[in-house]
Amino acid sequence: MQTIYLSHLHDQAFRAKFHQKQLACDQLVTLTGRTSIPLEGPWRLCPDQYDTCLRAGWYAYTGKETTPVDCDFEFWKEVIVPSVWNTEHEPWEYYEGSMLYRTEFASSQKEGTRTFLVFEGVANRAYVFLNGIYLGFHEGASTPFSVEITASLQDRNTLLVCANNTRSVSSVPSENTDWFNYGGIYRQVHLMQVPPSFIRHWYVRLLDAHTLGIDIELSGIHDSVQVVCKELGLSLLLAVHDHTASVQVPFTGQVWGIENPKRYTFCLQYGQDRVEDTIGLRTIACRGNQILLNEKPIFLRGVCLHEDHPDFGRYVNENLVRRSLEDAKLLGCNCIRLSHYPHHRYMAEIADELGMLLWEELPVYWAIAFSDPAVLADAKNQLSELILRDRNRCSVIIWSVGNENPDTDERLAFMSSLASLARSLDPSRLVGAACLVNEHTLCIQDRLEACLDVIGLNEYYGWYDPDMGKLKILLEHSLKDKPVLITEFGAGAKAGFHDAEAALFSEERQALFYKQQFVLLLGSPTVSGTFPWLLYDFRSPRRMNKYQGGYNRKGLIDQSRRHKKLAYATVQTEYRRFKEQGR
Ligand code: GCB
Repeated sequence: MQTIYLSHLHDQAFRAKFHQKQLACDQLVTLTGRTSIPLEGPWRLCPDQYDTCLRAGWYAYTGKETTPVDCDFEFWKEVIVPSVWNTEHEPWEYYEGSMLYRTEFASSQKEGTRTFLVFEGVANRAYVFLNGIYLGFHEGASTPFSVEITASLQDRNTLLVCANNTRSVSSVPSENTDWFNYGGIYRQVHLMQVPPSFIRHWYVRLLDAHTLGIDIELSGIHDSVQVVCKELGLSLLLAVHDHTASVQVPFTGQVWGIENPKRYTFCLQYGQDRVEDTIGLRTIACRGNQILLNEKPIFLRGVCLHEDHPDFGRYVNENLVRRSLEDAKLLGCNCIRLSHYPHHRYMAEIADELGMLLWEELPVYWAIAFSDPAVLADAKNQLSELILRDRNRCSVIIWSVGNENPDTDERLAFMSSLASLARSLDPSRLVGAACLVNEHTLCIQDRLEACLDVIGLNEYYGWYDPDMGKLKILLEHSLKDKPVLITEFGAGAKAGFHDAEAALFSEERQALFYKQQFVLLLGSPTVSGTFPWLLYDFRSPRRMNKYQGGYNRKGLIDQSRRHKKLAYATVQTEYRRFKEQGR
């Protein structure tokens, strides 16, 4: 009876039933430093445009009973997970809506152990069911979430996830973005088994050049936790109070840096639970308009990056991440802006290993429903999940709370509360955002500046606004007592299109744009870092002229990642010259 009733409920009512149970940052467990069981491989998929699974309760059928007449799990298409559905089956390329994912797995649970399901990324939201039981809902495409399944785990299990990528005005990001709206379980899913008492999170960083701070969050009954770092000669037994343990100790080791990405292995033991993490230690701070890495000024030779590949969409594996980092290193970069949402955790892990700095960002992009408290709660949750995931990764130096958002009181309140949250969760990093320009006075002018440590500026003089002369004036007007980073500047070029007259969208035009921009930017005392927009071309449904064909062509390398455009060498030469000057 309930089946029929639910299928006739109007939209909000049936969704409200599921949205009550949110999987959020307070339930998250840290995955790094542990072994887990990956639930990857072939799953069964079925588009569910009208959400019949949620309305009519298909999730309740686990295979032991006869399925409803309109549903047949065996007929669903087999697809390898993780992946985005758009690249896996041509008819699904532009599909937006709900996709059902189903898999079965066996599991033996040792007496007393606790088991969690950990999802590293489901776009854009997920409804999770195990053995017919509803576990919860997660909002946000790019951050991890987890749920304890100890009580519902059986020897043979059926996991059903409804992944929904409908764009919505009350989501973060909102309906309109300059990137493709891929959908699906596109990052790994894990089963994580831990002893009854376990280490939930740990946070290891330098408080200043000479002091190491460690904070640990625990779930369990033991009254002490051990921390060992052999190389630093540390072996500490910390008392647990109120499920936490903290210590500050003198630090006399080697700091992590770009040239020498030194890392230390930390082992934590709490009862039978043990985690091991390799962590770099460094400081990051600002002095006037300088950024200081380990107390020395550093100019950020950056580049921006989207997670997008013609064959895999937003799915990345370790090789793809290494390749992006290598292309950026070869370009001469010491920093990457991971725009405009949290990228895969591999990025920060491998950047730690290779010595690359990162700007990490929340998808508070363009216009968001800033006055909606539920949207703020969602943005705060995504920020907390990101910080919990990456705060032990020394490569990450900046949390960015947004990009080019219209200046309203609601936006200021929204974004300043995100900036405060970032600081309270992680005082060891800088907070930034791409700010606004007063086009009349030609000056960076944004009320948000007061809440930030670093000011981002996206500028396209010489492209959208053909008058590059304005940039010179703007830089002269915008000398601040905080670092100003040019977080975007760029021009489109179709790989292989050459024109001696440097026509729009030719490689020559793009190369010329960078030559002229760098003369102004690298010569200006206002600027503490530059981030060309961007390393690779990426898909964007907004870009539909004859050169673009659905791609934003501002990459220095084309979308296949094989063709380096002329501008790649231009930026490389400028960065090399700049580095030789000791900046
Ligand atoms: C911007 C946006 C970025 C766009 C870029 C462009 O200012 O921040 O997301 O892709 O411009 O190419 O226009």
